[in-house]
Amino acid sequence: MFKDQKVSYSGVQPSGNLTIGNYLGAIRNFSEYSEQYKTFYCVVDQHAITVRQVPAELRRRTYETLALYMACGLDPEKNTLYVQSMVHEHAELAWILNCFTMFGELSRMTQFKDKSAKHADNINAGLFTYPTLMAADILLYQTDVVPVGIDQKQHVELCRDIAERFNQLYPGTFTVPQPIIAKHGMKIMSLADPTKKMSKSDENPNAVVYILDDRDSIIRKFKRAVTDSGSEIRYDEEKPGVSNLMTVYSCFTGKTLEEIEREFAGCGYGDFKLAVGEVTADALAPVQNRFAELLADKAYLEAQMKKGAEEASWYARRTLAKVQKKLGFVQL
Ligand code: AQP
Repeated sequence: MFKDQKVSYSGVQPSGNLTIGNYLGAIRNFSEYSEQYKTFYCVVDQHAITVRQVPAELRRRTYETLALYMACGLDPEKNTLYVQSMVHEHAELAWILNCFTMFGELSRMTQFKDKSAKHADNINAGLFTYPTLMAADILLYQTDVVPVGIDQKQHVELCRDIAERFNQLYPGTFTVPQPIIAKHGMKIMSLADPTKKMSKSDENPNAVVYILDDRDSIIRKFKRAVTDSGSEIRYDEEKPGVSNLMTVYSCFTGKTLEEIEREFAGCGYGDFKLAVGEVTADALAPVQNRFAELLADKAYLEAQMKKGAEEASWYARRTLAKVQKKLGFVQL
């Protein structure tokens, strides 16, 4: 066993421009583990092709996502940052895990149901088996914790079931991982329809605040955000619009919902929306500045991609060889 430390693993698809949902629900929380865990953070480009991508855009966003990881505070000297398709063991283990995953389990995944409804003309097998590739991503590194937004919790739970099933047949193969859901920012909702998750692939750009949006766009989008009837700034599940804005404000300021209610007592939605836009723009400005510097140096990004892939492969090879041996594949 190669582990002398606990392991944290997570990934983001380069399937669109990254949103404040991706930032607050996932990336911002990754660096919490950098000091005490061995950490692997992946740009999961193989997952992205379950939905049709324009090749030049996929390539560009792969660089951008890696640069954003670093701009959000992930130091490549302390974290293994890499691109999924550069480590072939992910796809190989995914095939093996497909043989230990039940059709019924995959059919129950809500993301599969949502994405097949959204892409009815392209319900491909990869969309269906997406969770087994995700299980391979996680299990290859003998992961202990997976920091994700709540929408991915079901997939991590399936990964646990697959690992436990495999371990029952072949004891001691995989560490069984735990999903870690950030208390705040677990699900940021669309600004156009606050009953729907904010998603990078949303066709309505006003529904989504991107990490790289400029200050004016951020403020304009929040000003236009759909809110509920009434005018009080109060967290209430029956009022998903204002509650979503309060979650965003709380994530960026660290204030509790009660503190926010007190701060905006007597104010209307207009004042509050402006304040949410301003704190978001302020918080994202340093990330955007660092991102611009990193993106200007393509050679540096490529060197980091190569280093990350080499590091990740070292670990991935060991787990895959162990699995192959347990299954009875001949190893020369
Ligand atoms: N709205 C959100 N609120 C909180 N967390 C979120 N995440 C995504 N949206 C929100 C978290 O971001 C991480 C990376 O997500 P992903 O790229 O693997 O795919 P996703 O969950 O399908 O994200 P999107 O933005 O909705 O992408 P598309 O539109 O391509 O499907 C995950 O940890 C996720 O929980």
